[in-house]
Amino acid sequence: MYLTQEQHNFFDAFGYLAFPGLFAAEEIAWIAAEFEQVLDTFGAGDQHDGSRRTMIVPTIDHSERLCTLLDDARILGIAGDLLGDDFNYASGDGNYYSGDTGWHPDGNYPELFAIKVAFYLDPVGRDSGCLRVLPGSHHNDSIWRSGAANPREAAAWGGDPADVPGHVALETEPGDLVVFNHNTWHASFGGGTRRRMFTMNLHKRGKTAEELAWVDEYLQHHCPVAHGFKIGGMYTDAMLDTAPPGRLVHLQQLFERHALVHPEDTVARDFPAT
Ligand SMILES: O=C(O)CCC(=O)C(=O)O
Repeated sequence: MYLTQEQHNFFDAFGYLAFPGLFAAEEIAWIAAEFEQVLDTFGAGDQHDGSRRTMIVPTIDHSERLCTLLDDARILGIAGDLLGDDFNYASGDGNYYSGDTGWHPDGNYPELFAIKVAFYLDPVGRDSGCLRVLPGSHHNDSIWRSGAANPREAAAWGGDPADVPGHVALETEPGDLVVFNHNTWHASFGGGTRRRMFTMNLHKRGKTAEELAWVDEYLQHHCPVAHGFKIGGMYTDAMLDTAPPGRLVHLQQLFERHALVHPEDTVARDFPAT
């Protein structure tokens, strides 16, 4: 077990976890360099002028070195403990963010299904673009999920979205990692015009019919082609062809389901032999 029982309890109760200093400065140096190379090469990041967000999906898949994050014992430990060791890697976005991101959840599942692992590559504080979360908002009966209080409509109670009661600002330095349940409401306020951040979305392997329906629904909305990036399938060849056997466990199900959900945007190729 990678996470302590207390970390498990915290995640269950509040829907997020922060890992200060999980990656060393030398690691973040190459991670940030590869990230920028990816965004500038595949996502028009070199034309980013700060007037709006520049985003790419996927991110790590475009760099053989960033792909190794999916083999990293820290990522495997966190995701394996929360989702099961056979979790799926479900792509992720890379961003030069500009300005605020309003309150939203990334999903609305009846139980824990998916998590987001977020790398913020610049120091970010409460009023300079760090991730803010509404603790406990992943619970089905939370006021944020029931509709009793809508943080997007804070004006209705005379408030400001940046001052929603009870939120937590997860201030981070490069090397810190933040992880949250897709159901957890989150936002960011006051960031600059080139806030570097990328994510890895990870979810449970679908085993029951209900879970497989969530997997397919996820592919409808969150995979590269759903965001307008046609890479010929769920993953790049680089991700697949450089994968050690352990990584393939996290790629197989979505590789297969992508061909079913997006047949017209799947280029036939073999899955690597294990
Ligand atoms: O950092 C941000 O602006 C928010 C990130 C976010 O909303 C997300 O990754 O879903």
